[in-house]
Amino acid sequence: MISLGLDLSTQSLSAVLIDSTAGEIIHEHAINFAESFPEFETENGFIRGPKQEFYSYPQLYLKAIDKMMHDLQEFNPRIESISISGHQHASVYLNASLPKILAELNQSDQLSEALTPAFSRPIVPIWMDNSTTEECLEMDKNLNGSVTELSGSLYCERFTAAQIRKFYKNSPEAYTETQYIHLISSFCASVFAGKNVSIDSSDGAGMNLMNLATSQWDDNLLEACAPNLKAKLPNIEPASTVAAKASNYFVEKYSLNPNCDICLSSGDNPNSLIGCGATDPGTVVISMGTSDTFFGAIGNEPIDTKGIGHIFGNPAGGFMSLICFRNGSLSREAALKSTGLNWQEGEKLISENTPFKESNYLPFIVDEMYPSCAAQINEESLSSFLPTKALVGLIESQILNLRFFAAKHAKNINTIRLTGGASQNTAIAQMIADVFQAKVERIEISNSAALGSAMRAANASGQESWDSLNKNFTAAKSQLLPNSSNASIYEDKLKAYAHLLQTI
Ligand code: XUL
Repeated sequence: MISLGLDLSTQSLSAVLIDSTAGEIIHEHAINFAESFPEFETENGFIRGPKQEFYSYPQLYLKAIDKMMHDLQEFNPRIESISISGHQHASVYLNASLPKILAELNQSDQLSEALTPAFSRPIVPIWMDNSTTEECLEMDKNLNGSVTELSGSLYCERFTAAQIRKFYKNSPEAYTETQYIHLISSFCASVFAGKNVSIDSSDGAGMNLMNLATSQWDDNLLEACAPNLKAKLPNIEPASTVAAKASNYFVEKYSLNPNCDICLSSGDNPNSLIGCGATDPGTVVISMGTSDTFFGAIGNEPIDTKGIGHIFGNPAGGFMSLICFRNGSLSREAALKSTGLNWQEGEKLISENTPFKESNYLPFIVDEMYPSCAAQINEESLSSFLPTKALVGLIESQILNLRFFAAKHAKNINTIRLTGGASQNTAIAQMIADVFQAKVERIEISNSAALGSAMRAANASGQESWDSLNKNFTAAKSQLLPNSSNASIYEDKLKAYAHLLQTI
């Protein structure tokens, strides 16, 4: 089966085309928003508003979809299933004209122009937005129940509920006119299907509106957010649902296979879980980028995270947990800079000094969420440390911090799949294996969310098993085993680090 996975991220729309029968990635393509659509004047795909507001434009996303399907024309007649990944939490607001406009699209249209009359809000607030603290506090007060127990996350500024409430408060008329509130993922799937389609339960969990126990909208959460909300939200269905055949618009205009299944779409994190081959509990992913992210499958019962991180749905069934740490490579790069070394020399310093012989410290150069605290170090303090303390001490402290918080989400970690820039550093990868006492597998997947979407499309439409998809597309490129002689050293260091956290 030939399946297309699309990932609409903050900065770009990427495509991964797979042939699941041959076990091959056939084609990859990406469209960068700022480069391809300078007329929107975005900064890497987003706009900064006043007071920590961040948003983008639905028209920009539609232009990117038209361009992508134009660019993929030579492949389109062979594509049998499509699924999309969207950056999580972002919401799209539409009026009653949407179904008619979607149904009547024809090949002389451009999506962005044809859908313009359907938007009841010209912008899409995105996950970077941090402007809704007031709305979070209000919902907390309004709610009859515990938001973490019901939805799997504390009320979060960037989550959809807070954004919807802000829109309702600031633009009550436009809110009343709004007939449909979609996530990016369900909006894009609706465009491909030519009709309104459901939100999938894995992305729905990132809204502070879905009840994890039922995977359906929760009346108390809806009530705490905004009036008449249920009528504006699509249904919720499992990620494995085939929603429709491709809309005629894509068939006529871009020669897309008329039998192509449009599968429900999901968020970038649930899709990455699939694309990293981590669908089963026991295997977790650590993605080391600007910020570090820990995520993994947690089985069928949502766990009580006590407000640490988030619980989303696992598109392969059950749930996944996710914790995002603000201090990733920001701190690592500052530490390296303070030593005057390059990364090759830094890697040698790390491997020769693991475990770090001195006490660990709080390694945060910017404000951190886990633990919740202000920055604890700066370039000046790093420069006052010896190179070993600045670089090895900082990275080891970061990994202990990861293990401390990860333990609240995952009890028995036997395999860690490592991705992101810093994962290429073997000394850091070995340190992670030693601190966690788990096998570290490095995977070289350039876009795990787009690959995960393609795999989901093959699973939903072609009933391809996760086992065979994982074998073909997510196999590890290399692995590192933990040095068991370091196990007790790191148990002691973890206890000391836990004491240090109590001093905050
Ligand atoms: C997760 C989150 C981001 C976005 C964009 O809660 O806000 O990971 O999904 O990638």
